[in-house]
Amino acid sequence: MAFESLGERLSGIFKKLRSRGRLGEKDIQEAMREVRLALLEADVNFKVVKDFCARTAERCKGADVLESLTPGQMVVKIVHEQLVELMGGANDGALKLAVSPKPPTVVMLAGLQGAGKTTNGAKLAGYFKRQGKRPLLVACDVYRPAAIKQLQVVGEQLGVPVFEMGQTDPVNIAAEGVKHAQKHGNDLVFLDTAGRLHIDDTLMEELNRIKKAVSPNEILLAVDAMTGQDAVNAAQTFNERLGIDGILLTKLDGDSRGGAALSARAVTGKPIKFCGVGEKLDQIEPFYPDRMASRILGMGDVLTLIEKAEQAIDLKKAEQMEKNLRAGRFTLNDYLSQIGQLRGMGSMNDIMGMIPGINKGALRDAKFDERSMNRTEAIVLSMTPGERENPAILNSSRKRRIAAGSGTKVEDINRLLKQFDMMKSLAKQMAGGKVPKNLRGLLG
Ligand SMILES: Nc1nc2c(ncn2[C@@H]2O[C@H](COP(=O)(O)OP(=O)(O)OP(=O)(O)O)[C@@H](O)[C@H]2O)c(=O)[nH]1
Ligand SMILES: [Mg+2]
Repeated sequence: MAFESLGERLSGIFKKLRSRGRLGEKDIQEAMREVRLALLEADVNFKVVKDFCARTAERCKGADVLESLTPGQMVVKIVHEQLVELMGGANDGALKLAVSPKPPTVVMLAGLQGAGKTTNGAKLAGYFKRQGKRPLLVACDVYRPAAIKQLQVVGEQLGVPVFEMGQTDPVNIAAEGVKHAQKHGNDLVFLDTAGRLHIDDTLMEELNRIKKAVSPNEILLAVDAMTGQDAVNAAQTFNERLGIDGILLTKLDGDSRGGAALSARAVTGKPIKFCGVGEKLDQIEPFYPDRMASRILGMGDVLTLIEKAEQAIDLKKAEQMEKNLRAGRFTLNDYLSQIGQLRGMGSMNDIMGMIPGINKGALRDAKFDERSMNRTEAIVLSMTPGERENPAILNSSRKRRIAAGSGTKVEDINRLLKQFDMMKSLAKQMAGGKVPKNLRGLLG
């Protein structure tokens, strides 16, 4: 798959960061230098890399580290956001094709020779046929008899009709193809155009004449993810001389370095709408920048963890708790809300399992025993508010009542109170000093 080595490089950089408690400006600078090298090595356009790193470093400096994340995780989060941005932003993904108010909608495919216009145009036709559309493929590549035949073969495999007029004028074929669609109830037309090894005036003129003749609703540029910077330059030229509406990224399943894919959107400013992910005719997908960024970072698990942490942790509450901790005013109520927040993140063992470098086998011996967490929660919930604020008032009759209420034993309550005392004195020691950023230390 494309992006594999880039993903590996980035993971390596972040792994180093994640193991550090605090991040200074120097750490970030060094990480950004490595990210820059990794991107350049992945063949991302140098100007795109420069902008990317500048923006990311800026965001890192200005960012407040979320309560529940280590600074390293925070950097991963920011790089992820920036990658999503680079590829079109979260809402840019899975864009629909423009739809003509008066059918048919006309989509013109353009691109260099071998970029994947014919196959992916057909794949798209098949994709929309499965969604209930009635597509028509139009053979405007007349320079090789084999090109028409190729379109007919894939059309037949997909059960999509193909309009052709042999090796005649492609502009006329396009216009007639659209008329044919109108007459036959085809609501979606894909124009398969000719490619050239290099961009030349003849090709551009022809494409522009087709454009003028049929006013396509979408001009999609097929960009071969395997071809690196050449593809980026070509995309830029196509955009300048023809005007494109979106990018159809092909051959993403190949083991390319992926840089072109990352640059194409940034350089043209046009969104990637679909991607081809294999030779088979159903191997086309809508393009989602956020999913792609996660895949590039190869850290789906870490990102899921970050997401969960963000959802579950009420920042204000966390701040209040930190204040209480510093003042040595940490109560059983705080303890309870800590447990609640952790619970919101899902099973503790699941969460630990997501942190890289933690051996799942060893988790069974870990202190994060879900059952004891449940017990603790039940005990605290069985206390009155007054008892939670001031556990010193817990005499043996109160303890018996709480044990009965929580289905535990008085020993369990004593153990909990002892743990809580230890934590409180720890908190006092830390008061004025640094409080652990993550919740782990508080669980004892
Ligand atoms: N692995 C893989 N191969 C692809 C993909 N898309 C296209 N191909 C292959 O790339 C080659 C070229 O694809 P075409 O669709 O013929 O390209 P084209 O742009 O129409 O080429 P010309 O008409 O010659 O300009 C074919 O062998 C396709 O099977 C893809 O997403 N993955
Ligand atoms: Mg072709």
